[in-house]
Amino acid sequence: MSILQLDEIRRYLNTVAIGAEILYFQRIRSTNDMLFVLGEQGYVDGTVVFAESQTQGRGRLGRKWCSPPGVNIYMSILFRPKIEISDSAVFTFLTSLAVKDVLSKIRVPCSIKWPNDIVCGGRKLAGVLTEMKPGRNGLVDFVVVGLGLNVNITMEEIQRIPAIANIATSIREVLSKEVDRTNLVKGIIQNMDRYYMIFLTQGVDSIVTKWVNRWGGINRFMKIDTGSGVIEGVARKVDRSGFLYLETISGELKKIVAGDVSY
Ligand code: BT5
Repeated sequence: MSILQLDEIRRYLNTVAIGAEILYFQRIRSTNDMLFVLGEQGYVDGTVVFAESQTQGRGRLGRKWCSPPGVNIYMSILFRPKIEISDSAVFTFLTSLAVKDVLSKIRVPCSIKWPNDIVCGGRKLAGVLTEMKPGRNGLVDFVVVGLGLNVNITMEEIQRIPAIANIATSIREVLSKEVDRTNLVKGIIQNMDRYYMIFLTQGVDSIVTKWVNRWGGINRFMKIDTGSGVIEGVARKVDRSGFLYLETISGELKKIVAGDVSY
């Protein structure tokens, strides 16, 4: 079993911001919850929290993130950017871009899925959860970005968890071999730092544009289950808040805030 080597990660990192502090826990409720508390205590921009397992790992809208011990990556990163609250989705995008780069490098054939997933062969490999604490004048106080990435969990183990049996996959399953989590983490942090610097120097739109190009969904027909109905149409735009605009058959441009996309 691959062990997460924190000292090696610390030694290797050559980042501007991310990894300024790295905390590691065997078992906690949720790395996002933990980092939110640390954010309130004043921890610095770039602080990272890892857990080997989470008892209450979370997805969006109160959904659960299954977090069995020792095999996957559950991590959160704290950011203290001077941005408007409505721009915080950019952190989901920069995280997806970084993870996608790392997965491409080890030849995992995956794609980005709006708004916060990485999928492979129609199954979910990773999810990103961005949360923030509002500050003054419409700006954020801090942002916490959580990443759950299925690394070495086997298909047998996945199938023993009913909630994800039919929807999840892992890097090990795709590559038919175990993967070193330490190396993956190094790559993810290094790439997130690179995109964070692009964001700080070139702004929100530069990251959104990169994400949209990598996503490849513009001008494609898609169906989105919004939870309160299915909307069909051609994707025309993703704005800086992460909202997706679908042109429906009637020619109307519909703004979609969240939903599950299928092609
Ligand atoms: C997400 O939510 O995809 C965001 C997941 C973020 C998890 C990380 S882990 C570290 C940090 N700490 C936390 O507490 N959370 C973050 P959403 O799009 O709402 O997807 C949730 C759905 O994904 C669930 O309802 C399941 O269908 C599915 N799911 C749950 N666990 C999964 C897993 N391990 N692998 C693949 N799919 C899973």
